Amino acid sequence: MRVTGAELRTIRMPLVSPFETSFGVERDRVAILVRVIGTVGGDRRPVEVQGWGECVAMESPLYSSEYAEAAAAVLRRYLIPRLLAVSAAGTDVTAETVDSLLEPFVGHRMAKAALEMAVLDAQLHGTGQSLAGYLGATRTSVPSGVSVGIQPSVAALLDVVGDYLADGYVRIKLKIKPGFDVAPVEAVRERFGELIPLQVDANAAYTLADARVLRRLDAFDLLLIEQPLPEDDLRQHAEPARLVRTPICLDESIVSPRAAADAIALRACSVINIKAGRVGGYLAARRIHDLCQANGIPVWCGGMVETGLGRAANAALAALPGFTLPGDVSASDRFYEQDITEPFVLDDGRIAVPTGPGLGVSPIGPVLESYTVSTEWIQA
Ligand code: OSB
Ligand code: MG
Repeated sequence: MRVTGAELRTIRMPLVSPFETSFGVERDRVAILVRVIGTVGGDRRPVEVQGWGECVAMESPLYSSEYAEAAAAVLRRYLIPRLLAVSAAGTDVTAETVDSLLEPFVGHRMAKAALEMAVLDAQLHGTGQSLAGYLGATRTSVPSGVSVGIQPSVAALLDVVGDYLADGYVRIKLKIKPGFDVAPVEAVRERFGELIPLQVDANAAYTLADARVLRRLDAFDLLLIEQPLPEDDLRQHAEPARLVRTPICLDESIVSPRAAADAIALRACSVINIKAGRVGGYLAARRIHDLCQANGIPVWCGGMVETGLGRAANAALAALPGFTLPGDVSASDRFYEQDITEPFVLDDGRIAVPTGPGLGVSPIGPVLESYTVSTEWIQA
């Protein structure tokens, strides 16, 4: 496509309840959305297309070094102008070339992923193909797991987990941190039994000195322990992977297909959480999926408290055959009273994969406006 302009939008959406992790408490989702405008079909029969991208960077740099304002800054100043310049020079931009076109700019994968997602959505609107079809999805719906934030007490946690199980979620992920780990897991097992698929996410809050605490979690037959150590401790993760029987899964550390290859080679994990935003986009996410499939590493689709736009794309990704564990692709109402798209709903513990062109969903104008903090246009 020829990219002729892009809209950068900052939104702020209130969460239905505070979401606490080992790195902080979130009460709103602040997100950057990108809408690219352009034409497909060449100079002879140009057809206008547009596409939406959602940046997963959070308001503050607590989960990752990237954060919303920084993502907006690099998109505005460098990334979008690069695609506009290439287009103005007469070269087609495709989703498959965005990554290499943006390669001179170091890092900023979440910002790049949002722009690539927007180009991909626009491109697929041009061809009429769904994102799921494009990625090679083999399922029409995906099993839905839920990520449960740290609660003020174990009693409160049991209530929340009970509600999610009643909703039909097929897998529970408990956020843990030092001091809120063994006791809540033990209580959930005691109340809800040995059969519910259960896993924990430490969000990098432990060190190797905590190996004994992590080992105590072996008693609870968890599916996995997600990201016990800091992001750049790839080699160090091989230690818990050796000492703890429960499979170690990496999230924060997997910032690219290369990082995934390194993690597998170093035996730093036996499961990988794939988040397209964190690894630079849906194309890189698919490459990691393929790499893991070839190496016998199960993967699942992580979440970043996405709006319906990112949720749609995650559902498509999670429908690939190597996603053999339920992901954090929950219903819209897990986080939002009103989503910016048609809401994703649970149907017998599953989320339907959109079938329309591109993402298969688009923002509902007035709802989007009601959450909008600022909008700007970037043009050649
Ligand atoms: O570590 O998986 C994580 C949310 C924000 C940042 C990091 C993480 C999470 C979640 C929620 O666990 C996943 C979701 O349901 O979107
Ligand atoms: Mg995680």
